[in-house]
Amino acid sequence: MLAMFLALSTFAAAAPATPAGQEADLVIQAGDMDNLGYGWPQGFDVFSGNSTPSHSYPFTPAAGDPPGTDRILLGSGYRGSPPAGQDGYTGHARRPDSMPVPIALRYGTKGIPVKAARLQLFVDDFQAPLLGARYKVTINGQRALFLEDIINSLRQTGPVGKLVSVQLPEEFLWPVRKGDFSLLIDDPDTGAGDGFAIDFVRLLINPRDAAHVGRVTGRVTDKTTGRRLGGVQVTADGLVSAAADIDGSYELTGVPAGLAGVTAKLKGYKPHTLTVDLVSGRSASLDFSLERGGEEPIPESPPAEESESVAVMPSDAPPAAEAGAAVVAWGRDESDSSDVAWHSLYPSPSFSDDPRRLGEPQAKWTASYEFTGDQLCLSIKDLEAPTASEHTLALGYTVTLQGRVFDDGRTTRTFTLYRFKAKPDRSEIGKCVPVQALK
Ligand SMILES: [Ca+2]
Ligand SMILES: [Ca+2]
Repeated sequence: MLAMFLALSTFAAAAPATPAGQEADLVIQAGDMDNLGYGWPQGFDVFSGNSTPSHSYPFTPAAGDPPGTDRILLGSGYRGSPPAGQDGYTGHARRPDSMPVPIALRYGTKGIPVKAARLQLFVDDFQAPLLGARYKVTINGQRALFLEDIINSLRQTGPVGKLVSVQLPEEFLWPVRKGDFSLLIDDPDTGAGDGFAIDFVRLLINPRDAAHVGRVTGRVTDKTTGRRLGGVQVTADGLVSAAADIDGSYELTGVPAGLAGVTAKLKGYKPHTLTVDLVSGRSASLDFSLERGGEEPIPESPPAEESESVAVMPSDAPPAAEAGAAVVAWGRDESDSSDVAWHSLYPSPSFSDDPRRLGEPQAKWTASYEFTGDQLCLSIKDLEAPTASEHTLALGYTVTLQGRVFDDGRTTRTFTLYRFKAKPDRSEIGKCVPVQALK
């Protein structure tokens, strides 16, 4: 099982192959380190924090590239009319392959006590500020706001790629300890036309000091008065910390290269986080202006849109059987091969959709799935098609398993559960299929 995610032997020639023992007690990786298949320019160091030169597109995954890596992805909220235009990737995105899915790392911790963990991901062509995307990042179903700040600040027009390297906050260490870590980056809401890609994801357990570090300096002032603020605590990536001098200037050394969040905190002011883009051996400048006020409230996760009748997984402990399965519910108009609805069901096992806003043909239903032992059961409930239509609609699911296979040995299968013309003659349809653990 572990071998599936350890791609250490497939580094392209120019990438450094640091032995795991020098970087951390344990290094787990999903996806090969190959710049989406383009390879690395001579002398390019993946961990330096530098962007790659721009590369061509489109590209497609090679056999064995795990789900969610080395392919063009597009937020599940995309419905074909992006509010702020679209990028080149969007024109090449094809469902279902472009649907964001969780990237899963499953491993044995070999009895190593997990004290800290660093997450590294190599990301490509994220352009949220330009194209109006708003990415949500979840780790085992739990919102990871520290990563959202970084992902939503990226301007990777080119397209270019870059390493994001962050220390995991304590509240995200439980999946690391469990050996069942799952990362999902998606824009489910805005419909933005911002295609993106992920080359690889690495998890470093009990990391050593980063080999590639830089320096961050700057000044902290009061936003209203412009007065320089001394005593402000400035922390990079939850790791390196310093207090600002009496004149408001601060210096952080030994900050890991790549993209990191830097937070400035002072009693009586709202904490403020900015993203720094740091190249190994260099300095970056980052000034803060703080606003008076109390603690900034942490935004709550949006209320679930799911059907009330189906239990939603608790966010802090999804059953192992569910983690890592990517389930996408879809509706398709077979008369003209157009999409009626797409919705990723991970990390929640259900959703209700009413795609009437998309115009004819109309249908609404609740989709859900459940693992019961070695069965995966898919269902459609409360199906209605309020307006008779001459079109033929098909509703179904595309499921990608990780760590398990279907009875035919495949990890991805598409199921059409129901097909109807004009009016459905059933409102509930279910199907169970056997799944088995990979040996
Ligand atoms: Ca993009
Ligand atoms: Ca790759």
